[in-house]
Amino acid sequence: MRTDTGRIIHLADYRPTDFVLERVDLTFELDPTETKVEARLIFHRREGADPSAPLVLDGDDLNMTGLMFDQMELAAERYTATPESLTIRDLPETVPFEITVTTQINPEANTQLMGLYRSNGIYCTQCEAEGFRRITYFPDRPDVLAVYTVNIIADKDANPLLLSNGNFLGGAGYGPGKHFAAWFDPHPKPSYLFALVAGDLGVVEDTFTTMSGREVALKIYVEHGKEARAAYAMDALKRSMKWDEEVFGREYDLDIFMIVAVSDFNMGAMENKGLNIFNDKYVLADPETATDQDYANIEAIIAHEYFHNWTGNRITCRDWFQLCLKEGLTVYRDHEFSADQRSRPVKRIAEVRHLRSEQFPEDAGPLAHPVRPTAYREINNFYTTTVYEKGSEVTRMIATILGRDGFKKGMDLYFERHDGEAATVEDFVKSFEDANGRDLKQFSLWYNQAGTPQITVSSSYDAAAKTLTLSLEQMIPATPGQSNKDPMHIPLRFALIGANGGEQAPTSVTGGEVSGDVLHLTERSQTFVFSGIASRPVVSLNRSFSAPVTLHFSQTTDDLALIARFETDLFSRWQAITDLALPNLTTAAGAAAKGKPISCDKGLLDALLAIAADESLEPAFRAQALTLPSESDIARELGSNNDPDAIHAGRQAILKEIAVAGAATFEALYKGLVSDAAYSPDAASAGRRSLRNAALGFLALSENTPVAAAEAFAKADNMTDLSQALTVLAHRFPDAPETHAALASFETRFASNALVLDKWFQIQATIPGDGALDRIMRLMQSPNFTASNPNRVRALVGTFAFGNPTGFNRADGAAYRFFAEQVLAIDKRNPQLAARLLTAMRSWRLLEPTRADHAREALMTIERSASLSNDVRDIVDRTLK
Ligand code: 0A1
Ligand code: ZN
Repeated sequence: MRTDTGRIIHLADYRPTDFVLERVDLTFELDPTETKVEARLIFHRREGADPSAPLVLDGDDLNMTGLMFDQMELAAERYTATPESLTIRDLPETVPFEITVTTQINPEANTQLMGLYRSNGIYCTQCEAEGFRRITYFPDRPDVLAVYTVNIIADKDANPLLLSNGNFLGGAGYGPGKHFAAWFDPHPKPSYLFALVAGDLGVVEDTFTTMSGREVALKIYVEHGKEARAAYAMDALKRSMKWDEEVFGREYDLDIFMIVAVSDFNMGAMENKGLNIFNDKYVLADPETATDQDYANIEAIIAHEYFHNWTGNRITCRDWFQLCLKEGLTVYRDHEFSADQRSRPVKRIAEVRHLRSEQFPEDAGPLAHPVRPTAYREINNFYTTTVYEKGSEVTRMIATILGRDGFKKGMDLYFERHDGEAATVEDFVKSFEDANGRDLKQFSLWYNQAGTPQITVSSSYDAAAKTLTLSLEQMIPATPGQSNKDPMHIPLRFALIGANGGEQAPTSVTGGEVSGDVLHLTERSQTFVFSGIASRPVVSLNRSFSAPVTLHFSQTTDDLALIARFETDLFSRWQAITDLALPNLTTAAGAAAKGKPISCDKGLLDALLAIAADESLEPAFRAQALTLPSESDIARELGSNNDPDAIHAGRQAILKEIAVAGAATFEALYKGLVSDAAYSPDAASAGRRSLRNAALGFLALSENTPVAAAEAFAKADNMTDLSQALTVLAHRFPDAPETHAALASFETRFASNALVLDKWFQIQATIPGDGALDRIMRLMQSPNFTASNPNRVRALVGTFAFGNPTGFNRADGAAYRFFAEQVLAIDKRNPQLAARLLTAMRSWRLLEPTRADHAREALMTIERSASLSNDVRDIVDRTLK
């Protein structure tokens, strides 16, 4: 385990390496516990570099078993090897030289899942960000690009499959019982994109003909017997390849593209060149075992990893501070892909919900950091929603500011200029500036200033002058290390809606730049005056969520209801419903805390029921509208001194009132949306299921019996309906015999399917209330709980901490203490996983004082632990600061 050194890496310290790596030849002799790795590395000193500088290679927990210099033994005084580095001195000033270093590693013992490890008997690698240094000594940084040849030797019976990046060169027998394979990747790449897989897997094969007519072999490797469940992933891959050609003009560049699904993986997936490795959760799907959400995730993640081939692999990052350069951009690309494949507004609503529930709290708490951070202690902790999702929103704003064509010109220039390079955020922004002749200096603050901008808005209409005045003021909250912020360039899409729903176009605007439907807020405070407005309009601001900001705009219930009814931008309609609901839900929380009566606002009730029954709206949108802001949304809105029990009770009371008032509507929806057709994961069918299941949730509330949900569970012919029915049963009627029976039958039926059992754990982990902790502890003792599998740990412990506000925030602090113990235990095996789980406590300061004290105590228990990983040390220190 990499323990804490306290060392902080700073962007400002970036220097190129002293040596240029020309070639890499790797030979692996695979063995479960004693794998031998030979790395032949050819270097030359960089022109202008210090002629006496030694070569310093990174290592992590390495055991060196041999070292040669230009094929000869190297005198002991010329090198120093530790598990963490290899330093070689007295190297040639100009001529290239060759280092051959041999290491021995133990894949079986690698529980961190970084470097070379074994998952269910399959050898696989994870090298981003700094895993390659756990395989061999290497300049393990993203700006060192080289061409790799890889030879793999292994037992033939156990490992018929030997894979690495690039194109297959050849293979043959290799002594008794062994064989070897050689791979060559012609594209220079950094070490974090290296991959190796060996083992015995089944395969699904297809081909794709690129836009220039080349045929690419497509292979998805999965455990034997699971091949049929990879069909949707293959379909998503082909659609992704086509879309990237059509929309971004990007063609695939090797003869083969491979995906391997493994069951033990720290993240979602990894874009290794030509050999993506996936958490099997994002590959395997069939109607019986996968939900609509699983299908959508698979589509998005297959696309994301594939799109990295250009945004990440062909153009990579100069250093890890530039992570958003590949991640923010690639998330933007996968969002656009899904929007094109599915319903754009519904996709946008889901994205914004996710951003608000995950990224906004990060940006408002102790772990806040800019989209491009300037310092880190552990890079693994910067694979955050800020880098990914806010990074995507920043890219989206560039597209909003420059327009579709301007954005495309900028992207084309970026690809043209930087293909084959390790680039920076500045390179990226400059491509857009140069391609469009537009200065984006102020806009670039989005990369450097953390915190969600808060925009206070007011409007007034002058009937005599026929003008609308819109005043905006931006405030960017202080975040760790950044107290004073400069005003940002915030592009806000808007519409001025008339009383009958039509849009009003101004004859002129003063006060700042307005181009088309985009208002550019660039000053700290700015007043725009719109002329030629015939009657008082309702302002719909931040349409489609054009900027990742929070608006403070006190619009009347009538104005919001008008937006909810007439906006042509469906996102804004949904936003108006949310804006109607939130004050109701915060008031309800306050009333619940004081034991006062709770009631749902009539305007909200009417708007919701109208949308629920509006056949002209797509079902998926109606389901989104009926899904009121979550308990954590309400907590965020309340800001501080939060009591999760009161929030839960208030929200439940409002839901119940809606359920009772709309009982007839929900019953009609539930009955009317049954389908006899065979299951199809397409967006329209999924939308109908989501509306029907939303209706089922309301019916369970109004009827207050488990009958409807138990019947739905019995009749379900797909995993979406089955798991939704089980969720309603478990969450609303946790003690009912129907619920116990359903949980037991689900467990028995899917006992051999780990991904489905994860759902069983998740559903139970989110049952609200004080009893949750005991339930979690009991479930951890169940024979199905495998602590070594990250998906399982996330499903139970992670879901409890992130997704069960009342259970996790028990007033007596018992769940925090339990959680701290878990984090410490997990840290011993898998620091990355432990650190990620621990971020669930980032908003502890917003809790009411008793809970906050308990949370601090639990965090301090972790902090006091003597042997923390660098990962957990970094998170706990920042969370407590
Ligand atoms: N680059 C991958 C995500 C990833 C990051 C780190 C990992 O290990 C520490 C693994 C995967 C992506 O964006 O998909
Ligand atoms: Zn990515």
